[in-house]
Amino acid sequence: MHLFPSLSVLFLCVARASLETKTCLDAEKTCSVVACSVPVTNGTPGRDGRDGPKGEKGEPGQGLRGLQGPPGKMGPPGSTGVPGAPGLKGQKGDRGDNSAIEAKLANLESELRNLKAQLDYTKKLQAFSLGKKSGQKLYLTNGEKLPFHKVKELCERHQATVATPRNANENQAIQKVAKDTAFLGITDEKIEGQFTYVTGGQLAYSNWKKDEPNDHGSGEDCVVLLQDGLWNDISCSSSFLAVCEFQV
Ligand code: FUC
Ligand code: CA
Ligand code: CA
Repeated sequence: MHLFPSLSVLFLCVARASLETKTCLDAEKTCSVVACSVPVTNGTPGRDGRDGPKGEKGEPGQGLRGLQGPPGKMGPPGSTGVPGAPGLKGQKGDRGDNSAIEAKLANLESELRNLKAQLDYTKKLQAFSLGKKSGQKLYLTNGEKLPFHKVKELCERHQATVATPRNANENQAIQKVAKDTAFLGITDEKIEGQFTYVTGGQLAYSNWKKDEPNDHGSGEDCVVLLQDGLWNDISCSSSFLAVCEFQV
């Protein structure tokens, strides 16, 4: 590095030396090798010395700062915040797939129609077999002889009431069914001497035997249909044929 500038200065000095001695003195100030009128022989420059000791640490700089370091570690989690306000109501969902249920429903409806038709047919068949005519009530007996309140219970268990004639025609229909003396759905249990239908209401029709009702003995508050179709008041605790009346 130092070699070429030194040579160029040396060449310049040698070129001018023979012309002017005085300038050599000036040149001596800048040249390491000077060829002047007084000959000087210098040796070649020595090698660079070793590096000196490390200097003391300098004061912190005042000017530019270093670059920002990386972010620090994550801190501990904060406490739970207060709940937010409820969101808006969502839109109504779609109806979903009801095809399986609809198919089942269609089957059930079909089956119900079949059952109704069968029931209708069975009712007609039974009415025909019992000789029942249109608009007539259906009177049935199971042949049992029971005290009045047992007869009432039996008929109620069969969604029926105790046979109750409201006219001569009905009285005759019960007479045909009853092959023995049968209870009717009529009593004077509430008010002695005042006979009413057990289903409610004053008598609209009666067919008393002569001298009846007589409330004989310790009292008679129930009514029976005799074989001749006439009525007699009798003790409710006595047992007679159970005939029930069905609305069909
Ligand atoms: C008549 C009837 C009574 C009873 C008695 C044996 O006096 O009025 O109800 O049947 O006979
Ligand atoms: Ca009575
Ligand atoms: Ca009597």
